[in-house]
Amino acid sequence: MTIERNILCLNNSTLRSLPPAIRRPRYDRAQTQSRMVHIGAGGFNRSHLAVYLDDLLEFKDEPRWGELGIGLMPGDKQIHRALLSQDWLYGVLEMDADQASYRIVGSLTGHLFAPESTEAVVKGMTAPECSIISLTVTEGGYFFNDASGKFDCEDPDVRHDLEHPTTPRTWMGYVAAAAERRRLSGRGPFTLLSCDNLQHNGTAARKALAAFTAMRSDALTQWIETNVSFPSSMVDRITPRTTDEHLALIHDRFGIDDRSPVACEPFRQWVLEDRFISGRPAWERVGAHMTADVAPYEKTKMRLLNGGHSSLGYVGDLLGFSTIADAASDAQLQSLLIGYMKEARITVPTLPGIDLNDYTATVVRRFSNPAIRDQVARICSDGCAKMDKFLAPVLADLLAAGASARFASFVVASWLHYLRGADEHGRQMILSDPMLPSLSRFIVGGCADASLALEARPALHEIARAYPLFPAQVQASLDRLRTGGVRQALEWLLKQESAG
Ligand code: CS2
Repeated sequence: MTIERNILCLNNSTLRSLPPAIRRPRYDRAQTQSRMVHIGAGGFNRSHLAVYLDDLLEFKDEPRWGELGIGLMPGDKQIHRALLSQDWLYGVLEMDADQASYRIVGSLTGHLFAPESTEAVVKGMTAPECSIISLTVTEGGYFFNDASGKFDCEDPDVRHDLEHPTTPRTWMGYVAAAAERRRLSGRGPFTLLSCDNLQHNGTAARKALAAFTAMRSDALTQWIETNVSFPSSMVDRITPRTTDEHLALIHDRFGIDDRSPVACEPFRQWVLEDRFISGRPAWERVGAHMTADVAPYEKTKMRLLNGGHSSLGYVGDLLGFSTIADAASDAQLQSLLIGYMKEARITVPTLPGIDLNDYTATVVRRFSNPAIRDQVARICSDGCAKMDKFLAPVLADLLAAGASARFASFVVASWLHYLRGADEHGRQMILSDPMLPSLSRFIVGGCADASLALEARPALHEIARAYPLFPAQVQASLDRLRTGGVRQALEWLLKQESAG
């Protein structure tokens, strides 16, 4: 016998009919205002910032802070269409080893696909109710040249935006257009809040925007200096790419046809610098931590969690694992992760309320969450930026302190070995990294001579020049990986560790 089940589409009209166990907005969505405009409303923004807003909207005494989401990238068109068909509602599927919960988030007031709605985006950013523009544009989205560390004014998109100010492509083009209108109309200040995984992300956003506007207008640059604040923030929630399996699970288990859900772990953390020139939501009421200095939190998260991810990712891909949970549950790989974090933790500050033993144990548990099925390929993407942002600072501090950097060097070597593009079973791996061309000499040379890669990556090169032990260790690990494979190389590394 087949049981007929009523599958509901997700939109305003079906909200009331959803099964009672599914949490949904109990506030009046019509009252929510676009007080924030978020550039890059992909999976992570919708599993993190938008959820904090959704929680806060449940407090009747709070102002109606909602988010107008913006998609800049071609792939965002699909998200836009799906959200449009759902009255900007979507579900968050929180998954743990033994349970999955699903809730509907209502904090989006709209979503725009920027390439087709330029004017509407700028209008949203200049609207009287908008006081915060926030960003998730990835670590590489700030246009700093990795060789000089300076803003890359020669980037084709940057050049395009300078030459065509009314049809921008980059977040800076949009923000500059909005700031210019605010300046001319006397519409007042706003906050630019970066939610990307890079240290001092507020400063990075300020520098990128200032370098961009300096090429456009002094008056605008000065206006931004006094009218825009740039708090830094540390964001954390593992959010794999949404897959068909997630859609099917929501359909089968919860009876909902959600066309744009996000899947994530139950854990979430947000630490923000309290520098909002034009007001902010009371996020501390829903678990965010407001502080005067976010830097130590960023450092801890990027070095242990993000660096830890990289430690598993490259070896995981080489061994043919497709999820981080499977990689983290392999005894040898888990020892690598633990060994890496043990090494890296001496470079992170002690913070009140954060016990590093707990923190690292939680990282192992979070990575091992079998329900999450976070893609190894996601973790391996953008390797050049991740080496610069996550591994290089750890290596520099360890070597400067004369401490062992064996594990961190091994992670760099595993990334280099991965660049050959085939795993240990001969399967081709897809390398996704816009900065890959910088490594062409190393790759064309057969991925054997580590110095060719280290020389090509400024942050690593600097460390190699200052500490000759580093390139020697990377080369030794790479040789092991090449001759004996990942398993034997790991055995060698872990044996060295136990020998002290
Ligand atoms: C990951 C992050 O991309 C990566 O390498 O480490 O996306 C990580 O999942 C998030 O920062 C978790 O907050």
